[in-house]
Amino acid sequence: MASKPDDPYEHPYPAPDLAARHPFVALEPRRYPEDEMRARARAFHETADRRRSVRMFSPEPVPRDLVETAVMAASTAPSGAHKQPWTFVAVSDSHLKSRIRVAAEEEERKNYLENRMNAEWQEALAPLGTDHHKEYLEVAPWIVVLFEQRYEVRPDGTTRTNYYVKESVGIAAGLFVAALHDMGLATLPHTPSPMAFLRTLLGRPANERPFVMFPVGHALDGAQVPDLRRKPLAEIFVEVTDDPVV
Ligand code: IYR
Repeated sequence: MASKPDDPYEHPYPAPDLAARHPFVALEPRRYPEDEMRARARAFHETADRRRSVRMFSPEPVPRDLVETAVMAASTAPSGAHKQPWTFVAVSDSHLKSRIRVAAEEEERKNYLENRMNAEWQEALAPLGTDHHKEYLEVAPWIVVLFEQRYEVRPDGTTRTNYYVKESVGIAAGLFVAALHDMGLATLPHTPSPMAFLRTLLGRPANERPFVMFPVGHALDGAQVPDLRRKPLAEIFVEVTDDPVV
C-alpha cells in the first residue's frame, strides 16, 4: 500500500535501475484551471465537430510545407514500443495522381458494379451516394497515402517486429485528419479496396502496406456533404460504477 497521498506509488516509474540504463527526462505537463480546461475542451470539440469528409475538392494548390506539418503532427501518435510504424507518401504530380485514380476506379468498379460489395454494404453506403467515380483523386492538389510498416527493416537489412501496427497507424491517421482540419484543409479517408496496387504504383518496399489514402486540399466552393448526425453522448458513453459481475 502507498503511504502518503502525494506519493501514491509503491512501484515508481522509472525504477532507479531502469533510469540508470535508459535516459529519462522530466515531463513538463501544462496544467490549466478547471474552467479553462472546460473552455479548451469545448473549443476543441467545436472545431472537431465542424470537420466533414469531403468528396469535392478544389484544384487550388496547397503548399507542401502545410502537408508536411500535418504529417509531423500525425507522427506524434503513440505507437506500440514507440516503433512509429508509418510512412506518409505524398503525391502532387498530375500524372501519378491520374494513374492512382485509374487504378482505384478499376477496383471500385468491381466493388460497386460487379457486386464485390454485397447488397447490405451497398445499402449502408446509399445515403453517402458514393460510387466508383473517384475524380477527386485527380483534382485534389495532394494525395497522401499512409502506409503501415508491417515490420521494421534496419539499415543493415535485418528485420524487427512492429507491435500493434493497426492501432498505432489508426491513431496517426486520426491525428493527420485533425491537423489538416485545424489548418482549414479538407480530406477524405479513402480506402479503395483492395489497395495493394498503391505499393507497386508508389514503389514502396515489401514491409509496407497501404493503410488508408487521403486526398488533401481545399473543399470546392459550394461543396455539399450528406446531412449526417453524430451520435449523442448518451449513445456512445457509459460509466461503469458497480462491478457488473457480482
Ligand atoms: N471504398 C469504397 C467504398 C466505401 C466504403 C465505405 I465502409 C465508405 O464509408 C465509403 C466508401 C469507396 O471509396 O467508394
